[in-house]
Amino acid sequence: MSLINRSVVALLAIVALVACNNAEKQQAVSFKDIIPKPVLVKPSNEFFTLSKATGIFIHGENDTANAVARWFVAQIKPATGFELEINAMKGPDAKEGIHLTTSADTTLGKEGYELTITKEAINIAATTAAGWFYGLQTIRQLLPAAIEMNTTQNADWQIATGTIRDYPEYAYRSSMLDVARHFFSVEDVKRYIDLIAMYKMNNLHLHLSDDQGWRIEIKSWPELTKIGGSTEVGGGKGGFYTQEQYKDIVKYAQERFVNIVPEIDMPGHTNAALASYKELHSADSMAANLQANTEFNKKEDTAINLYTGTEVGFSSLRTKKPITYKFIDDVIRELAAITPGPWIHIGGDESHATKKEDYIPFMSRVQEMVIAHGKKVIGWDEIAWSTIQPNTTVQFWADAENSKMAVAKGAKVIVSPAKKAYLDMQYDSTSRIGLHWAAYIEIDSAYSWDPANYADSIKRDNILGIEAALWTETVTNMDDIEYLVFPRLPGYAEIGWSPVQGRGWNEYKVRLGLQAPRFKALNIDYYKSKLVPWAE
Ligand code: TNX
Repeated sequence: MSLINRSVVALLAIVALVACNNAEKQQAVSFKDIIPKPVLVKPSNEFFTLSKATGIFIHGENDTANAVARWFVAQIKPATGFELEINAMKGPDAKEGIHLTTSADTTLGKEGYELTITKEAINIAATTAAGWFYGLQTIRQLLPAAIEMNTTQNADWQIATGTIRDYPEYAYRSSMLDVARHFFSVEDVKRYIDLIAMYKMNNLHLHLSDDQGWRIEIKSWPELTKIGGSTEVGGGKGGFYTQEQYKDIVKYAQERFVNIVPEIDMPGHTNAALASYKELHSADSMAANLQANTEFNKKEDTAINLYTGTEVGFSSLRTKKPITYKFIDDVIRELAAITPGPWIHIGGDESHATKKEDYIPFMSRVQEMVIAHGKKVIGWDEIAWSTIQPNTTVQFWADAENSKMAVAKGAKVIVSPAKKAYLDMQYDSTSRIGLHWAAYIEIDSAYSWDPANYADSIKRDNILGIEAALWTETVTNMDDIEYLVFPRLPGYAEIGWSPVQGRGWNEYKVRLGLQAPRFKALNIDYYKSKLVPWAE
């Protein structure tokens, strides 16, 4: 080969290599692995590169936009090492960087956003701060998985270009964490909030009381936490949140557009409260009723012991004792005062030790008490037997007939069927923790259902949203939480957010598999289901 020919070949090889590198980059940055799946995506096959010089621009005076921008800056700082600058923009003049602008497009709703990404700039248009937050959560997923590391990474921070228009199907997208069966620290709860917010869930239901533990400080009834909070399933030391800690959780959640729904379960699931205060169950009143004739309910004069087992349905508040209502009123008053969100959850499930004729007036009265303290009620599906107040929402967990009755009484429904949406159900018979009384729930089963088509007579218009519940009888630490919650949770988030027409297991499992490097970077101890093609 002549010298000239050789140089031509070498040159061609270089050109080919560069072209190939670009193609690889373009492959690496794409819209294809976003969960929940956005409503509309139009890729344009180039990329925007985030650098330390990238500015974030807030258009107009806007404190909430500023707060969202600060969250993003803090979120990406560890991996990138960049401290992005946040600037106020007065006029519309184009600047390179990330722009948060206000949209007049009301079809986006309160949580929707429109992302326009070019080589030079990213524009996130939304009607409220929640929309900017979700737009930035999407940006986070468009960045390489290394963005989730907590040490500085040497990566090209590229973001695929194009447009994304996105808004949620359901207003209520939630997970429940049972902190009563096993107690979890403030730090654990914050991590849980971060993980659900990453997938655009907007509510965290905290199951704060049960037979095994009382987990929220009530200043007028201090023994609740002193005694009732002192243990947990298996006899561990339990714990509780002071009101200051609870407020800190609420604030942390608010900054991530997650509302806290606190639950005080009653009249059943109340052993911890009864063990804390003898006057709640002693026969000091002629009106004290002994509900069903269980061994438990005969203990009106003796102290009730703390309980560390996992049976359900044996305890009950005394529905005919006046002090019961003083107690509930105090608890709800104190809880309402530290809960900025609209709801208080009053439980109502599995009250097998309460006679139905006592349960019905009790549940009706407690609803009125919640409303008197300025909050709306959520209750498990059994509360449908009682008088349903105009704004009460019923949580469908077991009985479609109850939920149907609730709908007939005008209630909206949160769909959480145990057979599909219980995060404490084992994946299969080999799962190291979890229960299986409702079903084994593999990843495909967890994903492949439609809340609006799950039970006849509960239709789209009746549904406020979906909640995936993690009961913690078998769950003792964060690793256990992550093993049961991941990888099912992103699927529940998608069911709540993305239109059913665009959803399908075969396409979803590929996107889910592509989340693996993110799970790894976030140190999430997930269950590696064989049904999913996990990316390296
Ligand atoms: C049923 S779901 C319960 C909980 C248990 C759960 C275990 C519901 C409203 N009640 O008390 O923890 O099953 O899966």
